[in-house]
Parts: sequence; C-alpha cells; structure tokens
Amino acid sequence: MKLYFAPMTCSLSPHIVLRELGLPFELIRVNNKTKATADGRDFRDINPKGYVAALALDNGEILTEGPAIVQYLADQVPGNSLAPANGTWERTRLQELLNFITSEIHGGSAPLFNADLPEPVKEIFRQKLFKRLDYLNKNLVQKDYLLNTFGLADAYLFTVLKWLPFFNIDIKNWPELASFMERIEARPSVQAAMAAEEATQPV
Ligand SMILES: N[C@@H](CCC(=O)N[C@@H](CS)C(=O)NCC(=O)O)C(=O)O
Repeated sequence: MKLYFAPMTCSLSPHIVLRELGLPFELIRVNNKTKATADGRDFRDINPKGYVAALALDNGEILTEGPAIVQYLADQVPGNSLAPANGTWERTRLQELLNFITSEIHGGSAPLFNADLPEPVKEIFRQKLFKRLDYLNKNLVQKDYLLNTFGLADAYLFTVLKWLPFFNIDIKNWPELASFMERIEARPSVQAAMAAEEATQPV
C-alpha cells in the first residue's frame, strides 16, 4: 500500500492508523500546491479530487476520504482494538464520531486556513467551531479516549486539533482536549508518524 500524504494535513490520521496496526506501507509526499508527487506523478491522476489523503492499494484501487480509509485499514486486521467490528452498534457509534469530526471539526475549521476570507466571516466559523470544541471537551471529562480505548476517532481528532495553533486558538481553553492532545501525542505511533513526515524531502 502507498499512502499519499502532505505534512501536517489530515493525511496524518491514516498515517497514524497504519503504524498503530503495524501494516506495511510506503509514504509518498504530495506537494499540495503544485500537485507533484514524490514518485514523479501528477497527484490529480491518482486522486482526481486533488486532495490528500489517498491510499493506493496493491490491487490498483485508490481509496480516498479519511474516514473511509481508516475504516478500511482497521478492517484489514481482524480483532484490532482501533475499530469495533463492522455491523455492530459500537461501529455505528464510531462512524457517528468520524462523521462529526470530518464535517464539524475538519470541514468546520478549513475556512480558517483561507487567507482571502474577511475576518468577520472567519469569526462566524470560529464561534461555530468553539461550540463543537465545547461539546468534545464535555465528552472527554473523565475519559481518556472518545470511545472506550484508543481508536480511529482519536487519531483523526488529534490530527485536526493540531491545526488550532495556526488559527491562534489556544487549546488550553478546553482543558480536557488539551490533556487529550498530550495523551495522543505521546503514543509511539504518533511520534513516529510525525517524525517520518518531517523527515521526507519537499517535492
Ligand atoms: N473530504 C476529504 C478532505 C481532504 C482534505 O481536506 N485534504 C486537504 C488537506 S487536510 C488537502 O489536501 N487540500 C488540498 C486541496 O484541496 O487542494 C477527507 O476527509 O479526506
């Protein structure tokens, strides 16, 4: 398998999951501006949507969309602790969380990266995001992880909350989220994924 990624983007989530599961993979960097890939291709020929993450399977299939990728990966390792089995109520709860993170946190914070958006518009997105962070903060009171044990939703939430400093949002305003971030960042898989991404050459 090949994971097409760009450093510090949402592709960190499947990258962490690959390492947690111990699956073999190749990491291929994408320049998100030029769409050049480290293996000498135009990324749009791999993912016509033009955004990371994209997972190239050994059978030639390309899988995109973070929540789908991480669930596919977990399903390659039956009995793993990152995702409840398909078809169970617990799996539905995981999907509920992944969808919340992708639409409300990932999608909800994306406009804050846009330098062309006027400040009052950004403030609307910021206030909406704060409500979602309040919700998550309450959810994590006396809990180490979003579900019972570390799993797919935690890797994804960690990835998107790593962007908060870019928006000058201080995670310390949400103490449970702040300790969640420390807890997840301390995991060997997370340390290894961030180090591996940083060690790649720019394309
Ligand atoms: N819906 C996609 C969104 C992926 C996405 O937002 N990727 C960003 C990085 S976090 C990207 O590559 N943006 C570059 C672009 O859109 O040109 C998913 O959940 O995987």
